[in-house]
This record gives sequence, structure tokens and C-alpha cells, in this order.
Amino acid sequence: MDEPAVEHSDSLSRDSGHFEPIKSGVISLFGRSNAGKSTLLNSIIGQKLSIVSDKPQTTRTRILGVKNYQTGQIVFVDTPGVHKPSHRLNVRMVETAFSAIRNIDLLALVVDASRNKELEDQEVLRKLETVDVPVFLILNKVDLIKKPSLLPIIDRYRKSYDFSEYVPVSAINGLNIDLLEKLFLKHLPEGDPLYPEDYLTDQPERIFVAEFVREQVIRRTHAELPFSTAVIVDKFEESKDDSPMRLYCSILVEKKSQKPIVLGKGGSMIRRIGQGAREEIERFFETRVYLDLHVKVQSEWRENEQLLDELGLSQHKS
Ligand SMILES: Nc1nc2c(ncn2[C@@H]2O[C@H](COP(=O)(O)OP(=O)(O)OP(=O)(O)O)[C@@H](O)[C@H]2O)c(=O)[nH]1
Ligand SMILES: [Mg+2]
Repeated sequence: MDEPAVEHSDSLSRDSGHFEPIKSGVISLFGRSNAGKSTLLNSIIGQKLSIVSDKPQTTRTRILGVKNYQTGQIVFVDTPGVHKPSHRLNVRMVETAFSAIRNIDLLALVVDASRNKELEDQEVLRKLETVDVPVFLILNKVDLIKKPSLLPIIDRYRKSYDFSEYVPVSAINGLNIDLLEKLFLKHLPEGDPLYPEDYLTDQPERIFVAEFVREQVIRRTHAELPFSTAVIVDKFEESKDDSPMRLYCSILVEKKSQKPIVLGKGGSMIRRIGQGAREEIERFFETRVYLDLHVKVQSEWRENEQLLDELGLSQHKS
């Protein structure tokens, strides 16, 4: 969190000689898979809280990130992408996304402006009819399109829903992110911060470890593997004195035939996965890490309700 923390005794803040009200609220980043919701969360927070990949269905749970501003606090909620569910895992993911648009103060619909297939967004657009807070349309990935093509896209979305703001951004290179945050604050209600000023997220440390490993598997594998992999942290030992943090994880795959793919020739793939994940984990915890990875076959884990619970893929009914 790079912005100065909120400091106030009433609900006003002094900013360059005039008073501005202190704003506070929860904003959900909602939309189809791969639109760039997690990239946007990370860009706003200034730190990687949510894993990102070029494959759809990367985010599986609700991920919270809190940011303090001079004039308020925003609680951002990254959500799984809306898609057609094929397994119990995916049903839970979509339910989580739909429940995350309840009890919030502002909804940010994130779309991939470079795909320009707003018909694909019909299901998410229909959901907006049930929302009674301001809704922004965030047109992401504008670095991939030519400027003149933007207005017709905005016009088409405007016909589907009367959004409070239309904001073209590039989550990957930071274009218009400052503007977006200012607009968020403008539309949020006045109120006290919901969390203490040093609070970043509600996600347990173990989950970050599992997610950074899963991110490497998703990025380095293809076909069904990115979708059918889960990661469990079997043992988590904090670093003491000079010793590194010691982490032992299992990578679950669904089929025997997938195990040698994750291991790679002579173990080359799992070494690369381990190295990539270790770098992310070290950056996140700012400490040295020893990471031990195993691959386990757990058939049909995506249908196993108990295992889904254990993986923290909780059920959220909308
Ligand atoms: N060119 C470009 N690519 C982007 C931008 N934002 C995100 N991406 C890429 O889009 C892909 C998907 O990004 P994510 O942030 O994982 O998308 P998501 O909406 O969280 O996806 P799910 O979690 O699967 O719903 C990744 O390859 C990102 O690098 C952007 O502004 N410009
Ligand atoms: Mg995501």
C-alpha cells in the first residue's frame, strides 16, 4: 500500500486547503473469465494478491485487497470469472462470483475491450439488473486496440445497461488506473474505513503459497491440465533466525497420465514450476524459501465436495 494512510477524527479530510469527505466501501471486480480482473486488482493494490494467467478460470475464490487513500479506504474484491460450469468446482466458482455482487457499494464490470464480443457478456449483463449500487463498465486491454474502435464498443454496452461510468484502462500497463481510482472514490458513500490501515487481505498465508504454485502449473501446462490441477500446502514452517521458510506442497492432478507431464523429462518441468513459484513466494514474504513439491493423482477431485471444502473453495450461494 503506497498511499498515505487515512487519518481523521471526523468524517472529513484536509487535502490541499479544502475539506473532502472520507469515502469507504466494497467494490467487486466482476466479469467473464480472462477479462483481466486479477491483473487489475494487482495493479491497483501495487502487489500481486491474485494469480494471473492467459488461460481462463484462473481465479477460483473471492480475493480481497484493501487500499487506503488520503480521502478514504476501498475494499476490492476479485472474483472468479463467469463461465459455463462443467464440474462441481466450476459451479462453486460461478456461485462465488454471483454472491460477490451482493452487499457491496459499487460493482465494476470488467470486459476485455480487445475481444469486442459483448454478446459473450450477456449472462453478466443480465446479472446487473439485480444490482442496486453504481455499476462501472471497465473496458480493459485498450493497449491492444486502436482508439477509434472504442466509442462504438462503449455505445453498444450503453444500450444494454446504463452504467455510472465508462472507463477504458490497461491493467497491464497502468493506463487510466489513477483516474479509475478517483472515480471509484467519487461514487462511494461517505463512511469510516472498514479495516485497520495496515490490513491488506483476509487470505491466509498458506493460500498464497498454494496459489503461487498453481499459477506456475497453469502457465506452464496446456489442454486440460491448467483446469484440473489443485495445490495443497501439506506443511508450512515459518523461517526462524537465519533458516529459510520451509514449504511442502502437493500438486493434485486428476489422471495418472498427467503426472509425468507435470514432472517433465528428468523432473525438468517440476523444477521450473518450483523455481518460478519460489521466486514469487520469496517476493511476497520477503524471505528465503525452501519449496518441496510432490505430484499426486486424485481422480475426479473437481467433483469431490469434501476436498473442495478443504481446498478453501467455499460454497457461496447468491
Ligand atoms: N494486453 C493486455 N493484457 C492484459 C491486460 N490485463 C490483463 N491482461 C492479460 O489477460 C490475461 C487474463 O488476465 P487475468 O487477470 O488472469 O484475468 P481474469 O479476469 O482475472 O481471469 P479469471 O481469473 O480466469 O476470471 C492474462 O494473460 C493477462 O496478462 C491488459 O490491460 N492488456
Ligand atoms: Mg482472475
